[in-house]
Amino acid sequence: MTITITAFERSPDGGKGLARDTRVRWALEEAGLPYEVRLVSFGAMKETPHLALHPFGQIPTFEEGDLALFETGAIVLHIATHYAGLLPNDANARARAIAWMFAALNTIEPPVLDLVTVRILESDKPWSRERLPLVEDRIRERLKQLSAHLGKADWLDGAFSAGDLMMVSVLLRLRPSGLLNAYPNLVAYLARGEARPAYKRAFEAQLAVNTGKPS
Ligand code: GTB
Repeated sequence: MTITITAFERSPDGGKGLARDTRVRWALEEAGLPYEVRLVSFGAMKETPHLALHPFGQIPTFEEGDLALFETGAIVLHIATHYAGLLPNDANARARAIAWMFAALNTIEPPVLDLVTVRILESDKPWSRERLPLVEDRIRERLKQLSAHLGKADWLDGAFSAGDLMMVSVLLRLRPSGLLNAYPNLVAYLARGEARPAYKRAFEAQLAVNTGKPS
């Protein structure tokens, strides 16, 4: 059955891989699944056909047969549970890998998004300069804890899993801030994620959309 995802017709990051279709592409590449991409404009995202797939008018979405999904957590979990390559077979290890997916989305991503909000969306507000260090401190606390957990390991819990895929994807958004640099093991963790052939294919595919060059 053909898998179709949606992505920005033109990503605001110009193809740096920070839009959320990249994590879905990465999961599909890890699982060895071919997929098609329907590109949507900001206007089309808010119109009825796309809203039928994504009630909040966003990308990415995922369609396979009569299943349509939104939310990258749900999409990556669906791929990981239905296809091999992203979750361990052992039931407890599998549950822990899923816990790391939730940790990435529920514990790490919110303060990371706050940073984007305060730095970009609210940069013209008078209180923005005062808020910034508070948001950065919250991120540093989470990075310190994550770095302590990772220690010298390659991945968060044994072999690479969907938990790492999601954590690396979330942390990549922080790279331009420089906040990661205080945690060399997290910097190396991101580099390991990006070095995976499946990540590279996903990155190149989203870059090709945004540069017009074939991947
Ligand atoms: N919780 C949802 C999920 O995980 O699927 C969030 C989906 C989401 O935020 N989608 C964004 C979107 O559609 C694209 S990824 N935004 C359009 C809208 O809401 O109208 C967010 C994003 C956008 C741009 C960059 N960038 O340029 O660096 C990075 C990330």
